[in-house]
Amino acid sequence: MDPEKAKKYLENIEKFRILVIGRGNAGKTTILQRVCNSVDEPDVFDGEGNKHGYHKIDDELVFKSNPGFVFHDSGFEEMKRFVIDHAAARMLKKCIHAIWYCIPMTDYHRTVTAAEQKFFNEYDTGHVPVVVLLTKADALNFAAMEELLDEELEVEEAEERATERESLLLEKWQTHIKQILDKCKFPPKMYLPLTKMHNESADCTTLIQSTASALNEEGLQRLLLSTQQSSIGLCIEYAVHWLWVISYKVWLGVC
Ligand SMILES: Nc1nc2c(ncn2[C@@H]2O[C@H](COP(=O)(O)OP(=O)(O)OP(=O)(O)O)[C@@H](O)[C@H]2O)c(=O)[nH]1
Ligand SMILES: [Mg+2]
Repeated sequence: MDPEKAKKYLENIEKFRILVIGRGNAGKTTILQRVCNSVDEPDVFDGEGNKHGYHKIDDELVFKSNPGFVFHDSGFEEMKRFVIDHAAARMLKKCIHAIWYCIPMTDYHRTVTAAEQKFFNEYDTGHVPVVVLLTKADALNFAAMEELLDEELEVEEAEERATERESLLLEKWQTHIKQILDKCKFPPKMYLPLTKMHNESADCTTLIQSTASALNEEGLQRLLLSTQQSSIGLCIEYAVHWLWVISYKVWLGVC
């Protein structure tokens, strides 16, 4: 694309928008904090800019440190309307560009619940790629230790072998999730484990790069990748302005 065309294209897109979905406690807010380089809780504003406590999907969640980001959070019913409206939006300016669907590895015995099956069978996100994030993958270290101790290893030896076992467990659960979700009507585009995102120094490079590679549009890929060119702060000025966070715990309760 020639530079003038590319500039026009990016001006039309204006903001790179990511929707983050996942059950309660899946690590969604933590990911946004890392992407925003923040440790704060976001402030909540209604559509008219009034600050308040409780939030619904149309309210705006804003981190003090990075006011350029706006997040949205909601229960499941609202999410359905939101995903359908925004994934199908024809206008570039209203479109979600990517979806991060979080599945926490702390719940590795219930990685694919009715909620995931429903989402990937019923939600046609069209050209918007869904990246499944296997969050809190580091929690599999505990599972690894448990298994090794059950095999009657001494603590020291179990500790030595825990990392190797942790990798095997991650591979096993990732394969399990992939096998089920790839059979769904609208399967995810990609699977990516995330580890220790609660550490302030956690690096989001792989997350951004993988998301970029899941995008169909070259212009969008460049827009997202450009967030990495210097500091992550650039994304406030330039690219990832809007992320929506959706927690479907309300809906899970109904299933
Ligand atoms: N071990 C580990 N803990 C994590 C990781 N990411 C987040 N956590 C912790 O998990 C807990 C929940 O994280 P949140 O980011 O608040 O989860 P959430 O999905 O936003 O939860 P809701 O807002 O309740 O839907 C926090 O105590 C985080 O510190 C991770 O990669 N590894
Ligand atoms: Mg949260």
